[in-house]
Amino acid sequence: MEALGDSEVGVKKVCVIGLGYIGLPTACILSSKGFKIVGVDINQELVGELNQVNIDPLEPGLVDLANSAIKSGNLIAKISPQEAGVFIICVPTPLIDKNKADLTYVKNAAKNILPYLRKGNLVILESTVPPGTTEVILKPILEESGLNVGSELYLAYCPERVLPGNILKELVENDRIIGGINPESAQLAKEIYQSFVEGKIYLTDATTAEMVKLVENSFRDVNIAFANELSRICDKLNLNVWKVIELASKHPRVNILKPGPGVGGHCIAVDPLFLVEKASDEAKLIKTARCVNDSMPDYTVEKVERAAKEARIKSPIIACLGIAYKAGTGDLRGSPALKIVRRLKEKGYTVRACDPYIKNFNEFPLFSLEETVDGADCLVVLVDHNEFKKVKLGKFLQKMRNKIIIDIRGVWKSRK
Ligand code: SAJ
Repeated sequence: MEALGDSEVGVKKVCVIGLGYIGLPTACILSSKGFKIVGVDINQELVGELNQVNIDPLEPGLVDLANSAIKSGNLIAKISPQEAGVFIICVPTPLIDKNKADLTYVKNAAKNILPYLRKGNLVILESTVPPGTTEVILKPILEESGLNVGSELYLAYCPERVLPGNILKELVENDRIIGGINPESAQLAKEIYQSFVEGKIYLTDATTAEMVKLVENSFRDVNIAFANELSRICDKLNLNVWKVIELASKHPRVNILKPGPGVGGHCIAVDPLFLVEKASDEAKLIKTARCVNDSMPDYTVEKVERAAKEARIKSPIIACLGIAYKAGTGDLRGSPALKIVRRLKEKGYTVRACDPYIKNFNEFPLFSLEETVDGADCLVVLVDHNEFKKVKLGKFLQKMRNKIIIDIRGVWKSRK
């Protein structure tokens, strides 16, 4: 028997479109607050697995939360929407043509809910989009329902801001920005989010909220690019970038981010380009930051090659620690570490890689930490997982044939 019937249509029934890394946790949290949730996804396999309470351990705590949401009967997964009081769209907006947002999934989601929209419903978009999308693209599609958006149908943009790896905590604790197509829409959306958000909720217009989301991730990208540029300058001047950053950050108004092998994940390397799409001539710094961060994998490969050459090692065995996109996760999306390992392999080097967070990986064999380091000539730290930080450098050095250390993530900060 289905847990959710049509009789339960109302604000307490919410249809979440897109059960990805934001849609699923949002659906689960809302269901834990007593909302009746229909989670909709085009991925039939995912819908089947969810309903049988058999999902991948994507995110700490999520499997348990999803299990109890399904068991409580408050969450049910479907491949098509149903009537509800509120529709929350959380679908991907990937990049096409190098710097354009592909809004196909957003448009399709909006078209798919058209037959189910009723007077008084609220539609919320959470997907990251270029400024103006809610007003100029989403609103006209929703108006095809015959309802007036603003007075008969309410529409708001509410960007997600959670950090992968800490999603359930940040969904609750972070402040939220809600941009309404009009103040009534923003206020109605606030009533939904305040059921689970403990942070502050700020109301604005939809286009400002869209811009704010892109600004947040561009801020981080530009600041990481600054750290990466410092790392290149320090390499040239034979200085320890970690020491320089540590001391410069002692200034009360200076707080420098960490250099690394580049920027991965599916947000920070993509979202700034939505601003470039809208204002290419003006977004000079943002464009340059993207180039700096994108150049880091190649720069890292060159650094490894240079070190082996200087040590006169003809066929070095290269040990790579980590292939995930950042510490504490097995997420490989856009991972600069994986790019570096691939490039070294393509160049014909003997490369051994390990990553304690990655279980099912078929592209090339992964080794244990010990196997990776044993007999290696060159050790390259690509991800600052805690498991690597815990090991004393001396222990690694004992196991290596030649002792070249390239610590891209600053795990042993005192070395250059
Ligand atoms: N990185 C560095 N140096 C740093 C910080 C990060 O090289 O000092 C690298 C990481 O290793 C990783 C990449 O940048 O490869 C991105 O990692 P991240 O932890 O900065 O961010 P994401 O992509 O996991 O999540 C970001 C978050 N945005 C901000 O912190 C402004 C998150 O809050 C957003 O919700 C998410 O993007 C998103 O969905 O937009």
